[in-house]
Amino acid sequence: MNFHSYLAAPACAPSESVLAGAAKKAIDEVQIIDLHTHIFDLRFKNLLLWGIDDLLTYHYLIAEVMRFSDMHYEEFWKMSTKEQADLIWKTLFIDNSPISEATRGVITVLKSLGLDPSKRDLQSYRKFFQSKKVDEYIDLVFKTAHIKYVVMTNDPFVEDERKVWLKDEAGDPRFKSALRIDPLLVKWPSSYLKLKEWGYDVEEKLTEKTFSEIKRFLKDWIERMKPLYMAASLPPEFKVPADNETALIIENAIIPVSYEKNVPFAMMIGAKKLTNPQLKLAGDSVGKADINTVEYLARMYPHNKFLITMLSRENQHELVVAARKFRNIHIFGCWWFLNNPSVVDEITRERMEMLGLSFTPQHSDARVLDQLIYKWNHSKKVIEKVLSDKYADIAEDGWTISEEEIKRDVEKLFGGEFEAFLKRRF
Ligand code: RAT
Ligand code: ZN
Repeated sequence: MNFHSYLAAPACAPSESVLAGAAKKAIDEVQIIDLHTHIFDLRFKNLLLWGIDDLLTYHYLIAEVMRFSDMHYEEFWKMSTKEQADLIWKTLFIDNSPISEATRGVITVLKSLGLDPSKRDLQSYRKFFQSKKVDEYIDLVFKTAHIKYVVMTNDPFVEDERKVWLKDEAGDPRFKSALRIDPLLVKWPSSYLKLKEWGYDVEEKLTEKTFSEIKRFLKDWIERMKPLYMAASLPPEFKVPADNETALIIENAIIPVSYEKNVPFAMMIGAKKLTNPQLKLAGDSVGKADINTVEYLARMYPHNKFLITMLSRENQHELVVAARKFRNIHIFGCWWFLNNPSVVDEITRERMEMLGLSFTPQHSDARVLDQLIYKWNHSKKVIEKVLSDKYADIAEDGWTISEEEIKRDVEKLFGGEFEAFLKRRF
């Protein structure tokens, strides 16, 4: 029986394969809202990375290539991007088979763009990208990856970004913003000097006046960027309440502004910065964080909204339980070291089993435009499998489900629930 004949006879439950086919179709066709990336629109010029050399020098691949090399780190960092890409290509794709998730991603991108990965011809791939104009290439990538819009990561403490924002130019509506505030929270002893330089009357000591000026700073940037949320990456030892700058600034400045402006606060918790400083951006690691902090914030500030992702696999179960208890928590993504098919499968099942459709299974975290293609291609396959299994389970017990309902569910998972959460007011 095909899906349509089932629709004509709803009393009869659809078979597993019909359901899987319908879930696949809905997921293939859905227009994705990618709620956390590191890509930029054209206003930001060179901050937007794209093309084969940027793909190959992704920091995930830098960490991987160094495992096969005894080269001094300094020597690697002195090489040009093209030289680094050559080394990574030779080491991870020619001398070894590209079976890791990040190397596999490059293959997926090549294939999706109509290039032949079996040729293993880096020069011809380079020629292909050189022939592209960046604006047309953005269109091509968005079309190939089925992206409705992405959310950037916008840090006003990064001078090259700040300059662009100060021009107040209109951007590309397919790139929304997120106000990233890590420096404010984790580097206050130097960040306060920046705020002073920009005309905010702050001092290092966290006085009432300083909190009120931090709030003014946040509101000014919310006004300028119109961010969908404020965000910070926080370490495993992140704790609130506590008598330290991070916790005090969160409770006395971020929380009130987040509520007043109805701009949720996204906490990305569990990143251990520069475990190996010699690897630079590739040198961060992971640590288990304390779920009590998430629960404390959700409980103490029930009218505030929190987007949460945690980096440690060990935190996932308790995070799902926390979200069941607090509707002002919206879980998103399998972040960074979790974005591997085996782990995405496990976490997505766990979340679906306890939260139904009230979460966002994935974001891409793309740092290079082209990565939108592979990150979504790979994640979609896993999410499709999990969702089909869940439909099969209820169908077995006689639940009927229409194509429209499947489409509705899929839209929620790929951005609909995120948008609904943004609109809610508790
Ligand atoms: O996944 C990554 O690329 C990390 O380096 C981080 O950017 C992380 O996603 C973050 O947003 O801090
Ligand atoms: Zn990120």
